[in-house]
Amino acid sequence: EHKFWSTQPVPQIGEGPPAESGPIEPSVPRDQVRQEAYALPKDFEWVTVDMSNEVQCKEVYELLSANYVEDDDASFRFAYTASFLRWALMPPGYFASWHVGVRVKSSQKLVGFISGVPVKLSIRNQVVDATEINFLCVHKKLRSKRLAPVLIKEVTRRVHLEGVFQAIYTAGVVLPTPVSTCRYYHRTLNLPKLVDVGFTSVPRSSTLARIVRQTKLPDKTTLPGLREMEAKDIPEVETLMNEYMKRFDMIPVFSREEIEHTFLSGKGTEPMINEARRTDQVVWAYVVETDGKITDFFSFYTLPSSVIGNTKGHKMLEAAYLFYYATDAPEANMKKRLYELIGDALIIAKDAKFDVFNALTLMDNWSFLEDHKFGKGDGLLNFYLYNWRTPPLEGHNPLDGGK
Ligand code: YNC
Ligand code: MG
Repeated sequence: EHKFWSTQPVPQIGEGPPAESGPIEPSVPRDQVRQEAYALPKDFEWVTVDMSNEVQCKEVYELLSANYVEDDDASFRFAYTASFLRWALMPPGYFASWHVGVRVKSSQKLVGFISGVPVKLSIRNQVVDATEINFLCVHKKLRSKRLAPVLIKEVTRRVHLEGVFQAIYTAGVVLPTPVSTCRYYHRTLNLPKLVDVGFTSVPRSSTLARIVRQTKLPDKTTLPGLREMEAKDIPEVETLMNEYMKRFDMIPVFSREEIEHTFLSGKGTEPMINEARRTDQVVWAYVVETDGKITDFFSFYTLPSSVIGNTKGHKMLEAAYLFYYATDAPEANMKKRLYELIGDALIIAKDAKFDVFNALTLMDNWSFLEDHKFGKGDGLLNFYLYNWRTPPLEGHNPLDGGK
C-alpha cells in the first residue's frame, strides 16, 4: 500500500498495460499551479540551492556522501563528486529553482535535497518536454518521517511553474510502476582491490591469479582512428547519435549545446592522477575517425562509491559507468563493432585507474556484456515516468530474461 504514490499521476499497481501512450492528467496554465510552497515540519525551511556557489555545492556533496544510496548490505555508498553534481545539475537551460534543499532553521544545516533538470524525451516517437528527477536524499536521522513525499511534491510544483508536467526518474526501490527494469553488470578491472573491499570474491574453484589472467585486457586500444572527442566533432556525433538511437523506444533528444555540455564540459581542470585522468574529470568521450569521418562514439562517466567498512585501507571504489555510444556500422556488423568499441572503453578505463566498469542491460548492451566478461550484479534499476502512460518498454534484450 502506497499512501503517497496512490495519490500521484503514475500507473497504479494492477492497472495493467495501457492501450495508448499519453499524459495521465492534463497540463495546466501557470496561474492554476499552486503558488505557495508546501508546508514543512516547523523546524525546517525550503532553500533553493545555488549549485554555482562553491560552498552550497559542497553542502549537497556532503549530504549525499553521508546519506545517499547504499547497496543492499550497506557495504558501499554512492559518492558523487562536487564536479559531477555541478555537471549533472547545470546543463543548458537548467532551472535553479529545481535544485530544492531543506535546511534546519536553527542551524542552517542542509538535511534534504531533490533536483530536476530539463530533458527532452522521445517516447515511442512522441516528444515530451520533461524533467529528470535525481538526488532525492533525506538525512539518515530524519528518515521515515514522510519528508520524501513533501520534497517530491515541492519539486513537482516548481517544475509545473515552468510549464513542464512530465518526469523521468530511476530508483533501486520498486514503486508504482516501472516502465522498464534493468540489471547492473560489472566488469572487473582491478581484481585484487575488488576482492579486498568485498565487491567480488574468488570462487573456491578458482584463484586470484587465474581470474586476473582470464580478465586481463590488452595494453593498448585496438581501433584505428580512436581518439578523445573534441569540440569540432559535435555536429557529427549529434548526427551519429540521432541515427543510432532510433533503435530504441525511449531516448533523450539532445540539442547541440546539450551534446557539448554532456560529453565535453566534464573534463576537469585539476591535476592529473596519471596521464589518463584528472582528479575532477567526470566524463570520458571518444570517437573513431575513419578517413576524416566520425564513424563511432562511446562515453563513460565516473561515479565512485565509498567503502563503508573502509576495508583494508581502501576508502573509495573507483567505478566507471558506461554512458552513451553510437556507431554507423550496418546491422550485420553491429555486434562485432560494439564489441570492439567497448573493448577499447575498458582499456581506457583501466588506464585511468578505475577498479570496475559498470553497465546496465539497456540499449544494445546485452550484445557484448557476457563476451566482455561482465558479471551479472545483484542490483536492479527501475525506470519510471511521471504523468505519462505507455506500455512497458521491452527493448531487444535477451538478458532481460534473467531479471
Ligand atoms: C524513492 N527513491 O515509497 P508511499 S532515487 C520515490 N523515490 O511513499 P519517507 C520514494 N519515492 O510508498 P524516507 C523513494 N523512496 O507510502 C521512498 N519513496 O506512497 C517513497 N535514502 O517517505 C515511499 N535516494 O520520507 C513512501 O521515507 C514515501 O525517510 C516514504 O525517505 C526516502 O533520486 C529517501 O535512496 C529516498 O535519502 C529520501 O530513504 C531516503 O526513507 C533516502 O517516510 C537514501 O517515499 C538515498 C536514496 C533516492 C534515489 C532518486 C529519484 C527520486 C524520484 C522521486 C520521484 C519523482 C517524481 C517526479 C517529480 C516531478 C514531477 C513533474 C512534473
Ligand atoms: Mg522522512
